[in-house]
Amino acid sequence: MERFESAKAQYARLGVDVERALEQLAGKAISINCWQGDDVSGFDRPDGSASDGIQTTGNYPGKARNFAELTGDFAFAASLIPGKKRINLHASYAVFGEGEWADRDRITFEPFRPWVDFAKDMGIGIDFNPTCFSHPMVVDGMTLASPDPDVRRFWIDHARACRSIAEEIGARLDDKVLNNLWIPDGLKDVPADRLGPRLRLKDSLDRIFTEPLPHVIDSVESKVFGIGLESYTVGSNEFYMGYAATHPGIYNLLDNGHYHPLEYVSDKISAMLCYFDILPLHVTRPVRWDSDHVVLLDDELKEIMKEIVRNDALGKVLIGLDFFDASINRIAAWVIGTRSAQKALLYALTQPNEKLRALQDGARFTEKLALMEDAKTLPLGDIWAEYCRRQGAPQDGEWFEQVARYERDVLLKRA
Ligand code: RNT
Ligand code: ZN
Repeated sequence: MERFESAKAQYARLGVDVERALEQLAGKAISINCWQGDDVSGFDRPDGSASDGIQTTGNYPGKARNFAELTGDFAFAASLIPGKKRINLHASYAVFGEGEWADRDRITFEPFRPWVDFAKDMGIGIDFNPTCFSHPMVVDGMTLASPDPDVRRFWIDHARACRSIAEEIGARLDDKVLNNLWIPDGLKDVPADRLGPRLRLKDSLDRIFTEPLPHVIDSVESKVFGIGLESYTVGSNEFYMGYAATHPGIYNLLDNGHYHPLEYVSDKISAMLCYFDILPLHVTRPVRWDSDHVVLLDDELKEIMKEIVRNDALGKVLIGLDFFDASINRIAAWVIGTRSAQKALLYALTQPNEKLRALQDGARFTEKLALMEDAKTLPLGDIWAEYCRRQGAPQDGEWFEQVARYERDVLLKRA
């Protein structure tokens, strides 16, 4: 408490209102990817492992194998994370009872009813994604852009079904659900035709997004390349940016693992905000490529959060996490990733943003640089500790023991 008060005073000297920052942090939901809990396996396929342009590495014991385990693990992780949360689901996490299985092109809301009940119990929102990978109908690396009309038809039906499911989830939770479409489509080697697949994808999208749905926010997610699809990605940044720009109500989701290594999403946010009233993000950590390592409090994460805060865009930018590390305790991965995202947001909220902007506009660049550097060592840890205390969440250094115990008592008993 004493440390918090003294830290608060230090921030106040730079014109930063810590109490307001804590309120803003508490009000901003982070959408946590369910797929960290089971290595993107899902429940709808017997083989249940990520394939088709997406892959996990590692075999840490104890991954969740069904709805009860995944929700149990998620609820436990959530108890160690302060603040407002959502859960981000994939269509492959349909919870089918005996004899209820339906393929993805015919999937309905029913198998997601348990997720809605879970979200209500937890007091959290849901986001959704069509699952256009890990499935035999991904043919020669293609889905919505396939030259085969039957393949396209299958995935169009899936994506349409997912929009209806997202709508139903949103209606039942009285909330807006982000329904984000990512497809792997691409080519391993040098294309002979780059335009054909893109025109087919555009046509497929037009058949999917036929009408706005009141509880759905639609987004499309580009990528630069995938494993086995190194030479060409149909849904590139320019492709989807153009689509979103010309189709009101469809938004372009930025995943910070999906650009060239020296291209930064933090620099794209303000550009997008000039044109879009909603900007969904997948916050991840690319290591040399789109490796989806657990999110850490690193420079780019801080810069992304600073852009959201400085541009007054907390109400416009939807923060979703996207990582899947199978080589470490998956619950710890959720806790580390989400807490790091929140810390980065708190860092951004407690920077002397107004002062810095004024210095930039006044061309007082030396002073701006000096203040930026000084602000880096402000006592953020004391503010974060107070936030965890107010939220009834464990402090840094206090949660890991609980995860270790859960690993011993629950995870290691899954054989
Ligand atoms: C893949 C995309 C996509 C997935 C998840 C599982 O490169 O980032 O968002 O990671 O939907
Ligand atoms: Zn992503």
